Amino acid sequence: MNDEKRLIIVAYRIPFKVTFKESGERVLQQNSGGLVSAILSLAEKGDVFGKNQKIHWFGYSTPDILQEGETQVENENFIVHPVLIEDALNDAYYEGFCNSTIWPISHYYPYLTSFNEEDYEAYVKANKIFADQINAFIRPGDMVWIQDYQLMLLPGMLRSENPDASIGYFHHIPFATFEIFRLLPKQWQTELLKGMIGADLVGFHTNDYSQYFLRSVQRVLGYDTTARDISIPNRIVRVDTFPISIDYNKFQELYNDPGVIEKRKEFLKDLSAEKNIFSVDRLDYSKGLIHRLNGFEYFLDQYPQWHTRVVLTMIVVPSRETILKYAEMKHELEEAVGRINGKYGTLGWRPVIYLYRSLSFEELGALYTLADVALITPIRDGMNLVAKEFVATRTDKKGVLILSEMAGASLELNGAILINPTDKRTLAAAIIQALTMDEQEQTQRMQMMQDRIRVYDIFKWTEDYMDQLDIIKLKQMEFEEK
Ligand code: GDG
Repeated sequence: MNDEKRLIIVAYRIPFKVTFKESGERVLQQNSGGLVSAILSLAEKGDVFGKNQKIHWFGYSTPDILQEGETQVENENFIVHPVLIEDALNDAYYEGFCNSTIWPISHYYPYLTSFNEEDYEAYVKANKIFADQINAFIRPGDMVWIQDYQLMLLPGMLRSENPDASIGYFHHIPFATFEIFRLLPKQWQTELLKGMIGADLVGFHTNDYSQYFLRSVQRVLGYDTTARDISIPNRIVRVDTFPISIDYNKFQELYNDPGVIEKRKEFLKDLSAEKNIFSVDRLDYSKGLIHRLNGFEYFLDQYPQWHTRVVLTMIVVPSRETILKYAEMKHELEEAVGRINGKYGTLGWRPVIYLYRSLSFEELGALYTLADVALITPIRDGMNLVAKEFVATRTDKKGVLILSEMAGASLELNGAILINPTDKRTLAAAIIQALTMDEQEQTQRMQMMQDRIRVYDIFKWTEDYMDQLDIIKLKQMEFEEK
């Protein structure tokens, strides 16, 4: 029997973009996201798993990516096992419970949270579809690493069939305080928490999220907890903090990348203002887009000497448009941009340049590296990788980061100007501080932040998580032997 230890990643999304040529030939374009490359590098090193072993990845997909008779799709690195969920179920599961219930409640928006029984049932069903497929595949010795809030029930569903399996779960969004979490119906609270603690290791970006989770486990499930362990009958679950990071070197190289240099020149020709501020976010109420515009408007109002000299380039990446709140927000946003440009603009100057689309990687690199100021002001954000990416690209050690203290990243990026995004006065003051900061201070602050993320990059994050999962598994075995 082949007993080589396998790594199984489970995430809502698969690591490929699948397209078809006119000839019908299938093209698999591997995502270049941080997590995908970090997991690959781990496997390539061969220190956790056998060399030349492919990584198994279970994720949602529509059936069209499979060719006749296939149940999996593979390239040189991954074997992807598509988890097929029919459209109506997926809508209620993903757009419904995931994005209209868990997302808003976890980002402290109870009034936007839907409490729909059918959506919850769809969530249970979809997690069960994942579980059935993985339970049929898993064998002793495998390591399963489950990603994010779409799969909170899955660790428990795998544990009940595989009592000895090594199972990790990582939560990429905030975990709200008990007072917010308890707004969910009791049955959902109980099942979601029981699901999560099916894992041996439950990871969060910040210590606060870990503590809020532990508190909910204590209050709802009644288990004893310490600062990072939960004692449940016959098992210990470790809860720990792993602030996700980025592929630092990849972003460092962007500054001098020929494609990025070209784009930067092009952008700078169009952006003729003395100072450039930028922001990039997905369309989402948690990103503080309206508050950001209000703060910028207040800045323009208070500091007329900056009129015509500064431009805010605001990139909003389309997202979740079929959910009513998102469509409404887009409208509101466009109204605010129009108002500000109408009120303060001149024939030759638009204070806000607003683009509702995504950027190519090169365009993103150009924007990061040309900016004088990055204005990243979410009302709530698990981590926020844009802040880390902006910092990593600045090999010139210039540029200022204004960052919301409500983003997980604010705990590490201590060279940023930290603000409360709802406070327009503080926001305006931060903008002035950033625009007038001398180069020496910019360099000092940038250096401090780069020092942190250079050391703790995405590779370190992945390695730390996996090591910790191995350690807790060993402890588990000792515990069982006693
Ligand atoms: C969850 C949590 C947590 C954005 N616009 C474009 C573009 N991006 C890329 C950025 C960055 C990523 O998307 C967005 O970063 P987030 O941190 O918001 O990540 P999400 O996966 O959306 O969110 C979040 C994260 O998980 C990780 O745990 O930080 O708090 O909500 O990498 O570069 N990339 C390109 N064009 C764009 O227009 N090419």
